[in-house]
Amino acid sequence: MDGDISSIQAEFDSQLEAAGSERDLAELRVRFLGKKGTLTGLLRGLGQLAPEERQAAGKRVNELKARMEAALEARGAAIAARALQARLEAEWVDVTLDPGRRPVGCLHPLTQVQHEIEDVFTAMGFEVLDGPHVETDFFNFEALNIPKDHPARDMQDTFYLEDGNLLRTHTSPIQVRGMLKRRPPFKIIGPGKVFRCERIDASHEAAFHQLEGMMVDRDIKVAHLVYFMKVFLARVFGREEEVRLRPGYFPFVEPGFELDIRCLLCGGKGCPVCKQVGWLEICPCGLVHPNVLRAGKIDPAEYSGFAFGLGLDRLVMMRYGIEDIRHLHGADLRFIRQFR
Ligand code: FA5
Repeated sequence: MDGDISSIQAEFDSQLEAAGSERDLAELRVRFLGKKGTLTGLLRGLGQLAPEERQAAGKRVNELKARMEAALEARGAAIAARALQARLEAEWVDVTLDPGRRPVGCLHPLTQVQHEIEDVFTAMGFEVLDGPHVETDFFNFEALNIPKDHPARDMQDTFYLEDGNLLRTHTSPIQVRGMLKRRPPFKIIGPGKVFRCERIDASHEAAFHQLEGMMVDRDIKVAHLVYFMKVFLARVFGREEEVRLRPGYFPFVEPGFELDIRCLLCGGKGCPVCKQVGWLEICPCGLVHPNVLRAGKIDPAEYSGFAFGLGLDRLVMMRYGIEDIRHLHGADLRFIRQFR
C-alpha cells in the first residue's frame, strides 16, 4: 500500500507540473480524485486490508487527497494569475496619450457671406426664397421679357437639357415665382447657384452664385433701389465703398443700371480681375419692367418695383481680396480653412 501511495503521488506531481490550463487541471482532478479516479480506487481497496493496517493506510490516503486538493487549488490560482497578467499586458492602454485633434469643418466663404447678406436683408423686412436649378424657358426667359429669338438670350450662354428645360442662367426666375405666390407690397431675396456656358477666367466661372432681390409696392423709385444697395454694401464691407451706377441694358428692367464697385484688389489701378478698368460689375439692377410685373400677375398701373441680381462670388472676392474666382470652386481645403 505504501508503495502505491508513493507512486500515485509521484505521478500526480509530474502531471500537475505539466498542467498549463484550467482545463488540464479539471482533467487531472477527475483522473485522481473523481469517482473512478486513482486515489478513489485506493480508498475503496482499504477494506481489503487487515484492520490494524487499515487505519494507518487510510490516514495516509486522506493526507494525500488533502495535499492533492491543495496543490490543484494553488496551481489553479497560479494559472489564473498568469492569464490575468497576460491580458493586462495585451490590453494595456495609455490613458495619458494625447488623443489628437478632431478635424473641425467650417462653412465655405461663399455660404458665410450669403448668410450675412440674408441677415442684412431680413433685418430690413425681406423674405428669403429658393428656386429650382433646372428651370423652364418661361421662368428663365419669357416671363422676364426675353421672348424666343430675342438677342438678349445671347447675353447668357445657356445649358439646355434634352427635355427642353435648362439650367437657370440667373436667379431672376426666383422673382417670377415669388411674384406669382404673393401680393404687393413685398420684399424678397433669392440666393442660389446659376449656370452659364462661359469661358472660365479670373472672374468668370461656369457655375457661380447670384443673389436676387426685389421690392414691389406703390411708387417704388430709383431712390429706393439706391438706398437699399448703399445700406447693404456698407453692412457687408463694414464701411462705405466707392460705387458707381451707370446705365445698363436688361430686358426685365427699365431703366436698368450696372452697379460697379471700385476694385479692392488693385485699388482701382487695373488688374486681371477688373479687366484693367479699376471697377468691377457686381450688381446689375433697375426698376422692374411692366411686362415682368404682368407676368407675375401684378398690375403695373398700380404697382412698381426694383430688382437687382448680385454676383455673389465677385462680392466675396472683393471682400477677402481673392484674386481668382477659381480658388472659390477648387475644393482645396487649404484655401477654405483660411475662413474658419
Ligand atoms: C443677370 O444675371 C441679371 N439677372 C441680374 C439682374 C437682376 C439685373 C435683376 C437687373 C435686375 P448679369 O448677367 O450681369 O445679370 O449677372 C449678374 C452678376 O453676376 C454680374 O454682375 C457678375 O457679378 C456675376 N456674374 C455674371 N457672370 C458671371 C460668371 N461667369 N462668373 C462669375 N460671376 C458672374
